[in-house]
Amino acid sequence: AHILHVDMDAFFASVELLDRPDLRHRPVIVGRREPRAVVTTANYSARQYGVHSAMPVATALRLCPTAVVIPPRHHLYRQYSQRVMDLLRSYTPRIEPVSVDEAWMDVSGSHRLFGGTGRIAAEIRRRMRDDVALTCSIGAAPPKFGAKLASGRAKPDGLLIVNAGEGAGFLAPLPVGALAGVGEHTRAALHRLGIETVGQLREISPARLQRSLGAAQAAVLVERASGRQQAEVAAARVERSIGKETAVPVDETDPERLRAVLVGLADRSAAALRAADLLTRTVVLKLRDGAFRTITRSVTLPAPTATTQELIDAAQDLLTRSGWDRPTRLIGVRFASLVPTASGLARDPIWGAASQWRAVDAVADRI
Ligand code: TTP
Ligand code: MG
Repeated sequence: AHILHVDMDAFFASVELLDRPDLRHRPVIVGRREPRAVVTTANYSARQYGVHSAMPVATALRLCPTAVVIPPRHHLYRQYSQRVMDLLRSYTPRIEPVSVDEAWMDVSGSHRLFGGTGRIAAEIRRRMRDDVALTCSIGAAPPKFGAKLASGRAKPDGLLIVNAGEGAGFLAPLPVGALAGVGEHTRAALHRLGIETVGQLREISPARLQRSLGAAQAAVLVERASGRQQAEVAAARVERSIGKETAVPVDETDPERLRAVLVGLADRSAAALRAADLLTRTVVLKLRDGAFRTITRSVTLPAPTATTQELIDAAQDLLTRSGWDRPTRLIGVRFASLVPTASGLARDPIWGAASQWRAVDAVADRI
């Protein structure tokens, strides 16, 4: 299972409790104390009384008169949501946030850096507790919606991993509507065939299913019902390189001015690299002359970095060593072989110039 579904536990209430540790063991409702207000969420202790999201606050207080009602502070939840998503993004760029407190992740490309799915999930839960001070629940399963069902089953503060072999058993009792691609229309058609659950869908003869739904859809549904199908996490595109280039208006013949343009490009690209939480290992220089002849030169760095000064030095070195002396039409710099900052592959800058440059970058980025 490479797909994780991460969902924070009683999110708004848990954030509020960070400021009110005295209430930790009491029932807590987040909602306004107004006549028509509804519960946005309640902690698990209030849920034991039957309180749930979207219920009128008045009803909730009848069920649980001792509950403390806290008005929502949405700016705070947005901040914590950002921290949660940043933490998740440090394990893979393939993440699809579903709501403020919930995301799908495809960790199939993260195993070499962070270990198996179970290890990654456990690590996320530990860091969520240690660094953000909140708990979450994580489900892992081969199909995407299976992961969401698993995280729901694991709640609160739990982890449930459904392996490929067990996927089929896990899905069998679920209603067919739980399968991706089964809407009202398909459900009605399946219903007419006497099919209510995923398990029943698996047992029907393929010929009957095809007559009712057509060969294409029947095949897709059988595949999904089997639990083998791998849904795609609609992640942001994975960046393969980050860089900038600029066309020089009048063909540039002054080597010093060319060098100054290059420094500016490297500086801005390095900032973009840090903003994306990435390090680079390869610097590529591109030069084009007035006759559209283009050359590229690249260098592999001793260790991944996002430090402006190191990247400017590498780019300038490439320019010097290229021996370029033609009037320049275009110049560009590009950073490739990217790795997440959180991979821990950067050299440790405990002392020396590297740590000072990193401090300079941090200040520059803030400005
Ligand atoms: P959920 O993840 O659905 O709920 P939760 O995090 O409070 O509890 P759990 O996941 O442990 O079951 O929603 C996330 C937040 O979204 C929730 O804390 C408050 C907000 N929310 C509303 O404002 N209105 C709603 O109807 C729901 C369901 C959630
Ligand atoms: Mg939640």
